[in-house]
Amino acid sequence: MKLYFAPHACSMNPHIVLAELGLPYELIKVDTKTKKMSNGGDFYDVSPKGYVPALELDNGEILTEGPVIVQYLADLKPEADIAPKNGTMERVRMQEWLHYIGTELHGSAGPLFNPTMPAEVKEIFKKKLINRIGFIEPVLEKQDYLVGGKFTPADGYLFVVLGWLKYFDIDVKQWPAIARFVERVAKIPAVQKAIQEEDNFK
Ligand SMILES: N[C@@H](CCC(=O)N[C@@H](CS)C(=O)NCC(=O)O)C(=O)O
Repeated sequence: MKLYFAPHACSMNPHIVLAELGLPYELIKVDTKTKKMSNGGDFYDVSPKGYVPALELDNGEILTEGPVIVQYLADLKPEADIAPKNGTMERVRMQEWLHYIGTELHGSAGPLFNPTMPAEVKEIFKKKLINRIGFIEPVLEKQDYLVGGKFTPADGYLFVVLGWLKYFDIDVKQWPAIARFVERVAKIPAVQKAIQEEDNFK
């Protein structure tokens, strides 16, 4: 499989899942502004959506949308048990978090990266992002991970989005349990592998 990614973008979550599963993968870096790829090609030829992540399956099919890609990957190797089994309430809870992180957190953070977004609009999205992160603090005060007491792709997604806060001048330490979560997740070998591979990518 090939993962089309941009360093430290939301594509890092499928990257973490691939690393955790120990499945073979090839990384193709995408410049999200120019749509040029590290292999010289134009990313629009891979995905007309023009955004990462995109996963190219071994049969050539392209799968997009991070929360779906991570579940597809997890289900390729159920014995690795990196996500609750399909059909269980825990799986639904993980999907609930993936959707929350995608729409409420990632959806609020996206406009803050947009250089054409007026400052007063950015302020509205920044407040919304802070508000939505706040709902997670009491959850992580009671448990180490979002679902089922162990790391799942929902935690990977949260970790990646929290990594963007420094760009928006939001201090994660205002939420002590979330700050501890970030430290905890950063120590997971698959997370470290993904970060290192993205940072070292040539
Ligand atoms: N709905 C998509 C959103 C993906 C997304 O926002 N990707 C960003 C990086 S985190 C991107 O590639 N942006 C460039 C663009 O939109 O042109 C998903 O959940 O996978």
